[in-house]
Formats: sequence, structure tokens, C-alpha cells
Amino acid sequence: MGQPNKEYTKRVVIAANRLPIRVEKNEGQLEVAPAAGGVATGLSAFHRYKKSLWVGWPGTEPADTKEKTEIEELLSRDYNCLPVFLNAHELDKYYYGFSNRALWPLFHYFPHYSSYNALDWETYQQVNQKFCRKLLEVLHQDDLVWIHDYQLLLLPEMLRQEMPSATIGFFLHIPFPSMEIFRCLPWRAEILQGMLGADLIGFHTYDYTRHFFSSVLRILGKEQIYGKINLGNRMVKIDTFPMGIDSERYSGAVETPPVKKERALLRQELPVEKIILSVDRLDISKGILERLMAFERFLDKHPEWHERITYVLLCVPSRTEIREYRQLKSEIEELVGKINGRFEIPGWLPVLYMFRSLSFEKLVALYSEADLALVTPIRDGMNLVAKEYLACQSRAGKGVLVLSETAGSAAELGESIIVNPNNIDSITGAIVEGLSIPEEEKKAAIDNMFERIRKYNVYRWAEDFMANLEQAQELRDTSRKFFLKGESRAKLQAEYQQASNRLLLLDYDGTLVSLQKRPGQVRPDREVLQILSLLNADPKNKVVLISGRDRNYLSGWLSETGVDMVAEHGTWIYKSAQGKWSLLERGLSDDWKASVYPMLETFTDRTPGSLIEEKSYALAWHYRQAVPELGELRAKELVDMLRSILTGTDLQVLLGNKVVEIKPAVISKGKASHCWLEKVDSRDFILAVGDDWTDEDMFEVLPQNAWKIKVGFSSYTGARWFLESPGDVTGLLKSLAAR
Ligand code: ADQ
Repeated sequence: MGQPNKEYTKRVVIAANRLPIRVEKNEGQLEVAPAAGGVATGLSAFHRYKKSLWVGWPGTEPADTKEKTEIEELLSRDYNCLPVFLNAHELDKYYYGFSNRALWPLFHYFPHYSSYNALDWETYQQVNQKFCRKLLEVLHQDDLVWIHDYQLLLLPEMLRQEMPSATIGFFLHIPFPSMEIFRCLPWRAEILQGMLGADLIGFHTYDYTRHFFSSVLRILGKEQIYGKINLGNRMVKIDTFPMGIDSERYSGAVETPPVKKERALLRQELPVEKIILSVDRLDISKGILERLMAFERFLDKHPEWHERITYVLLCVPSRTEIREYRQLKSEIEELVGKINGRFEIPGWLPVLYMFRSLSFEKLVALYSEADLALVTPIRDGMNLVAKEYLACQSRAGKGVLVLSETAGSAAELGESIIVNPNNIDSITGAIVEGLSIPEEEKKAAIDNMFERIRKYNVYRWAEDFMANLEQAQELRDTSRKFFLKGESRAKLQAEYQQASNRLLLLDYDGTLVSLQKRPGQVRPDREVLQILSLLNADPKNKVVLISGRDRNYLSGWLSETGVDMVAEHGTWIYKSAQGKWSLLERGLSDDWKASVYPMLETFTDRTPGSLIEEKSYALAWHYRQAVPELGELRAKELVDMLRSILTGTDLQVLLGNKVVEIKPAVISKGKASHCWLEKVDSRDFILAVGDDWTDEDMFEVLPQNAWKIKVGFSSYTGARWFLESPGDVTGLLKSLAAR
């Protein structure tokens, strides 16, 4: 048994579709057997060691309440498991239906096999809710919840809604496909939102992580910054954790008496020089037919290997209720029959096909005896078989691994023979190459790969994930302290009430109203206007709207409230008492616009969805509606170009939130704020609210005692407090206006 590396103090609660064991009824007796598949076999080592609680489906439906209680007691007492029972309808729609007919094929790049059915989707949501309710029965505040895989994609957000402070990790065991594939899913936004309920989301490879980011960006419009997605009220960390195996359990078993015995039996059954092996769940994604074709081609082209080699094709039964799987099984059996029919002679079986689950000892005997492993899935999240084979070969020392470039494990196992699983000739070629590699070379390759497998074993993997989850939770807890709620909010309200002189500096877009694709579309709703008017009507208040917008917009929509205003980031100021706009700086020029405007036009032509906004002394290039990646790329190009051209002038180029802005350098919201700050002192109440980089200039010039609030969480701000959304800002202002 491999040695785990760390003691955890917190309880881990695992939620996965299946429990690591399957309950079966045999002549009225309850029996327990290990569940098949990578998630169950891989995670159960961690579960046993950690004594975590595992919540999942036990593989059976109890006949009555008595049997239900019996199963619950057995699982809790002997296995630390809590069953979620699923009836036949749920199993059919949620598991075979949405999980395995829609998600599995789509995520493995077989969109033509995916079928989308509204009832399946509905049941998928209901079963995720069922898991959520089951978790809520047992969860404590301090638990670390670890949700697994594609059957439970909605569970993180469902749990977050019910238990906002829960610490939730999610790991996807299958590939996350490219955005072009993922977006075929009718319920893609719901799925992403479901996953983002977690504090930490893990994938096997960086490619899956990258694909996830691009789907979140394109479908939800949320960007990642340094591997985190900012949801405004919290961050979700996304990272890569290549799953390992309990390597010592495999390598340590090779020379044990039961395995030696199995090896001897195997040798008696297969008296050939070389054994080729493959081990898979029988699944459409595993490339089993292609591999058989490659072996047939090998026998065709290399008669010298006849009678000297056997291919052991081991398939574990899986999802036999699905038509495509049953069909695949008969195709495999037909092809095995054809190959054996063509080449078999007395005393030699070219393909030994086994359709069953094997004991651990038998499996290790096969792994250690096989001269070449063909691990050629068309797509595979990780593929643990490749690692199990190498662990056994670390002792046997004679094997060669042929591995698909589209298996997640290919990212770590570069010393194997990497093939394109759709190219039959490439697999045939790899068999030939593998059989001719000199012993020392084989050994060196295995040793290198095993060293990595040994180091990053399943315990390290789980420990790494858990450590990151705890960090994510700490970050969330720390940031939560700075959200203006409860005590801090009450303190602000009390200070407001006590003050006889108050200054309120309020940004507009993204602060009082939500950001829109086209700036012209943003209109304050009635409530915002009313709140501003009410606040302004209080003689103790001076309310200033401090915006990057032009004068006309602000006058048109907001002058009726009677507030003071700042336009174009401080170029223009409007004091309601005087009733007119005036320039803050004398001598500003707009001559430069004639030469900069055509450059912006070129960028607009090359970036569909972008547009230019002309202000009296500034130009802004907005790209909120452009394809996000293209927009970012062009914006950086534009900023680079403008900065080099405008060096030495008194203009400033700013890259903001989906906008590049060129404005006089002397102008800023900070400078404009001084016009009102002059009239307050340290006893007065000052509140400033903003959401982006231009507001940082304002935060910077405010005195210590000011309430500086940013909308949306960020680590890089001069603000001291956060609010989640414009809705929260208006909520706060409304509460002040009512005092
Ligand atoms: P699977 O698709 O199930 O897992 P894999 O990672 O290869 O694929 O795991 C299969 C497991 O089943 C291995 O532990 C293997 O030993 C065992 N197994 C297979 N055939 C067997 C047999 N006949 N008898 C006994 N045991 C057998 C999913 C993803 C993978 C990902 C894992 C873990 O599809 O890509 O690697 O989860 O994240």
C-alpha cells in the first residue's frame, strides 16, 4: 500500500455518482463488490486512508424500507459510505440519458453520438438536487466537500445556494472539450454556472483547463485572471491536477505469491513469446475497434510473428443498457472472431478476448507479464491503465507502452510510443517498433515514467487538490470580511446618520447601472433617479456623479436629480448651483483627435463589434461586443501603437474594462474630486463608490476616514470595502436616503 503524505484535520466528504463499492443481491443476501471504472478505483485508495465519507449511488434499488435501512447500515459501518438511492426512471434519464447519451459523447468529441432530451435534462437536475439534499443531511460547516465528475456538474452551485459558506471542490475526470464542441450543448450556460458554484475546479490536463476558460469567457462573458474567475462576490480557482494511482500497491504486488501464481497460470494458458495487452471499460471512447484493426494489419504484414504473439483484449462490462454500447460489444466480438478465424491454428490463439472484471491479482499478473500495452483511446480524460501498467513494469522491467496522444496521461508519459489513435497504420507501426526496442532502452523509459508516477501518486494528487481547496477557502473567507455587510454596513449607516456634512462621490457605469454592450444603451432606471434625487434633497448631502461619460449624456439623463456631475473623467464639472458645465483645466486641446481617430477607425474595421466613442477632449475605443480574445489582442496592439506614437505628448492611453481611452494626462477623477474635497474635513462623512481603474484615482486622493467601496471583488484596489453589484450599491444608497 502506498504511503500517504499528509494528515488532514478536516473531514472530507466525497460526492460521486457511484460509491466505490457496488451492493448486489444474491439469493436474498446482500453482497458487496468493488465498483468498476477509474474514478472508483483511483479514489478509493484515498477514501480508505482518509476515512472520508463517500456519498453516492450503491448500484442497487432496495426492495423495501427494511432493506434500505440494512444497506445504509452496512455501508456506513463497514465502508464509510452514504447511499443515494436512484429509481429505475432516474437511472434511465439522469445516468444513461443525460450523463451518458448527451455529456459523455460530447465531452469525448463524439457530438454525432450525443442526443439531447429535455426530460433527461430535467431528471439530471432533479438527481443533482437529490445529491444536494443528501449532502445537506450530513454536512458540517468545517467539512471539505469534494464533488466528482460529469454526472454532478450542477451540484456545486446547488450546494452553494443552500450553504453559501461551504468549501466545495469539483474535479472533472473526463476531458473538458474545446469551446466549439462544448457550445453545442443546449444547456451550456447552466452547466458552467453549476460548476462555478465550487471554490476550486480541477482538470487532468492544462488543455482541459484552457478549454474551460474559453467556454466561460465566450458563454458567460467572464474572464480569468491568474487562473481565477471573478464572480464579483467570490473567486473560483481553476487548476490542473493530473490524477495519479496508488503506485506502490501495484509495483509492490508484482512479486507476491498470489500474483506469481496467477502469472504461472497465465503462461500455461498462453505459451507464446510475447503478449500484447489492453485493458478498458468497454466504451465508445476507448478506440477498441481501431486497435483490433491495427493488430490484424500487424499479423497481415508480419507473418514472422504468427504463433509467437497473442493480444489479450480485456474489457470490463460498462453501460450495457445503452444501445451503442451493446452494438460496440457485438462489433468487437465479430472482429475478434474474424481475426481468430483468419489466423488461428491449433495451439495458437491470436486474440484472447475477455469480457469481465478481473481480480487485482489477475490484473497485476497480466500487467507484469505483458510485453507491450496498447493504450489507444480515441479520447480519455486521463487513463489510469497506462499508469498501472507502468507501475507493474517498474518491477518486471520489460514492457513498452503505446499511448494515444489524446489520452490525458500522454502529457506526463512522453517516453512512451505516442500514436494518433485514428491512424491504424500508426498503431501497427508502434507495435512493430515496440517489439524491437532494446532492453536497456525499454527499462530506461519505464524508470523515467515510473519515477513521475511514484512521486505524483494518488495521495499527492488528492493532497495537492485539498491544499489548494483550503487556500481557495481561506481567500474566500478573507475577502468576505471586506464585503460591506452586517457590522461594517451598520457602522457606515451610523456614521452617515451622525454626520452633519456629507460628500457622496458616485461613479456611474458599472456602479449605479450594470455595464451594457453598447454604452448608449445604459439608461438609469427610475429607482436610481429617485434615490439620487432623495439623497440630493437632504441639505447635509453633497452628491457628485463622477463619470467617464460625455456631458450631453449626463445632462440628458441625470440633471433632473439636481446632483453635481463630472464628465469625461474630470474634464468637465457641473455644479448644480451654477447650472452650467465648465472645464476643470484651461488650455486643453483636441487637435490630436484628427490624427488618432483614423487609427481607431482602422482597428474598428478589423475588429467586428468594436466602436468609437468621441468625447470633447477624449476618444474611446470600446470592444465589449467583439469576440473576446480578438478584442483583447487588438486592444493590446492599439495601446502599444498609441503609446509609442504619443510618447512625449500630454496625452494618456488607458486600457480599461473593454475600452481603450485616450485623454489628456492632466485629467483624472482624483483631480476632479478635489473640487469637492476642499469643502469637507476629517469630521465629515465621505463615501466613494466605483468599479474600475479610473475610480482608483478617486480612491487615492481621499482621506483615511473615507468609505471607499469597489463594486466586485479585486485584490488590486485602493478601496477598503466591496459590494457585489450595482443592485447592492443602490440598495445601500436607498437605505441611506431613508435615514
Ligand atoms: P475510466 O474511463 O474508467 O475512468 P481508466 O482511467 O482507464 O478509465 O480506469 C479504468 C480502471 O478500471 C482502471 O483502474 C483499471 O484497472 C480498471 N479496469 C479496467 N478493466 C478492468 C477489468 N477487466 N478488470 C478489473 N479492472 C479493470 C475515468 C476517465 C479516465 C480517467 C479516470 C480517472 O474516463 O480518463 O483516467 O476516470 O480520472
